[in-house]
Amino acid sequence: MTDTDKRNAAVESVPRFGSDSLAEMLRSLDIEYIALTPGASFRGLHDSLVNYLGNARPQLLLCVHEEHAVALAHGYARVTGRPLAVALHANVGLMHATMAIFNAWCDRIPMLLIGAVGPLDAIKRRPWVDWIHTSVDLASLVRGYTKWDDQPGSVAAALESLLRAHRIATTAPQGPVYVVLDAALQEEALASPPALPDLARFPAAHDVDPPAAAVAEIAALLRAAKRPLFLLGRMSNLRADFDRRVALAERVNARVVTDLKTAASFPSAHPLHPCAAGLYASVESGAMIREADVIVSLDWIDLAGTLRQACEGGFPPGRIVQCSLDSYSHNGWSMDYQSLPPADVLVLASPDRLVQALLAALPEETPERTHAAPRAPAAAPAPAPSGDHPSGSSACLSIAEMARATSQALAGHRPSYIRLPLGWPGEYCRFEDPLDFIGFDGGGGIGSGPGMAVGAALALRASGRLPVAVLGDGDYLMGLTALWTGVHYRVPLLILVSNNQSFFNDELHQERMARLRGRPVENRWVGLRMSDPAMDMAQLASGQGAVGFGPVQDVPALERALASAIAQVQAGAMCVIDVRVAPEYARSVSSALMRKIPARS
Ligand SMILES: Cc1ncc(C[n+]2csc(CCOP(=O)(O)OP(=O)(O)O)c2C)c(N)n1
Ligand SMILES: [Mg+2]
Repeated sequence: MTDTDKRNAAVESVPRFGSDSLAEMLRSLDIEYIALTPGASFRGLHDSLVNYLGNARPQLLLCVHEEHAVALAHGYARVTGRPLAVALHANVGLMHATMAIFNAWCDRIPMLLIGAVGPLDAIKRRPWVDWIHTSVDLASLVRGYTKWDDQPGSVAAALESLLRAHRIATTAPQGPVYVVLDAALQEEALASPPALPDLARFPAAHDVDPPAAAVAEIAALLRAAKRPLFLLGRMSNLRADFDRRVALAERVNARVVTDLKTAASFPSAHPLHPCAAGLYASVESGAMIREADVIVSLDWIDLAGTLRQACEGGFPPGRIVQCSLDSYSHNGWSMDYQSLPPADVLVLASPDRLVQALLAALPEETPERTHAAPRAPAAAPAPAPSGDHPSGSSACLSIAEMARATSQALAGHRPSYIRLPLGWPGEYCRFEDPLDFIGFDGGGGIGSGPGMAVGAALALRASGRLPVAVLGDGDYLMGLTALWTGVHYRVPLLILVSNNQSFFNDELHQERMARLRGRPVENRWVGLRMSDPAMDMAQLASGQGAVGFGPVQDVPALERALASAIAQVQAGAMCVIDVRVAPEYARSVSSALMRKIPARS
């Protein structure tokens, strides 16, 4: 029996303890799961969730590490748009969770973080452990990368606090919020339970429409434009919004650039989307930026940085429209607001609402454009460029070979790519639907991959999709024990480890250093390779109840492993394939990185 099956009929119908009321509040907020790594500071809430609510809505999701619990909630929200709760034990559990919270913050992910502390009344503290795990202003650890925090002083105040927290987290720009519950408050016997607020009187905020004057101005710019360009950043993952973006781009004949930091936002093989998405602007997208006479950024991440990268440090001559609500999130601690972008028209609105308004404002007929004819849609991903093959090595694949074999094997199975590794060639990303690619980690904190994969796959369980995460070996190893949670709760998931036996990204940095300083480039791997002994990725998976394959060291072996793994995932298993790849990135990626590397990444 797993604890998924352990659903108690709730034997009591009236809350008797503070945490019973708080658990009821989580249910009325429609929180489906609460991910946790246990701790005594929330033993009251834990008891209420199990024995008062019967471990259903929210159901507990046991995680081996708090960082995984938060990453899991991150992956889930990426797919559903809805927040999960995460219970974090005192100061120590919060400390473990911080990097994943930062990732969620940078990714503008709604999440209800429930902290616990105390008892704040020192007279009620147990010796020793309650003292070391009680801190004043716990939230100060995460205030720079959460939207809001609170530490309510009574059960009634805590109910309101949870409601407010939920509404703040889910209002754009979304983000994680943190509410600390005093242990004594949770365990307090209630003389008479406080009434839950009537949620119908506290609806979610309306989406933000662009002002009519801004719509008219942008429509006029697009009408007159000869070479308009759309940069699609953080957008909704609703199919209707996806289709509207296509309709608008076609209506004004705008070329479109997408970003692998964000989820699939436009069909990658569309003729108006001429170059592969990446984490950084490619040479081709840079040229489009320089040529464009109107650039419309729809919440593009680091607009100014991208423009500068394209224009050798300057800004392009075209008129620039920036539509984003993101400035409402910016604070003095985190620089994730990025460089200050120039904007001839600046619109504080939801980007997809601007798309909708522009469609209504612009006439149906397609105007004449003078920009270079868009390329025909690519029939199939090109074969792996020969230069990407690891020279002289027969014991591994190039990452391009891995990408080609993987995308071919998965093509007929409705894959949802949850994650792609840093060196993955964008040419193999063939996205036609918002759920074809879930996005990246937001904050660049490595180790989030396995947890996010489990959370996203959990959310995709009933979707008919095949969830697949391609993880760097470093990312996989740092977040490894998140897999157990997925296996335990029977979450089907395919993981491929792009195993170059290295924290390879840093090899490029060490190479760069050596070149700049005239030192031996051949030492670039020292302190970065994880090869002696080689870690057995398949055994690390099977040790947690997943099905492990590999290491696979050539294309036919990968194809065989994929065929078997796909069938097993479709039957409900979690499978991990260890794919040995050469320590190199796809050429397109390393050239984009190297252009960026002179300083740091
Ligand atoms: C928590 C954390 N530690 C260190 C880094 C620095 N870093 C960026 S990429 C990278 C290498 C990741 O290795 P892997 O997942 O194997 O990807 P590879 O570059 O080898 O394809 C590291 C260590 C980081 N971003 N986050
Ligand atoms: Mg690696």
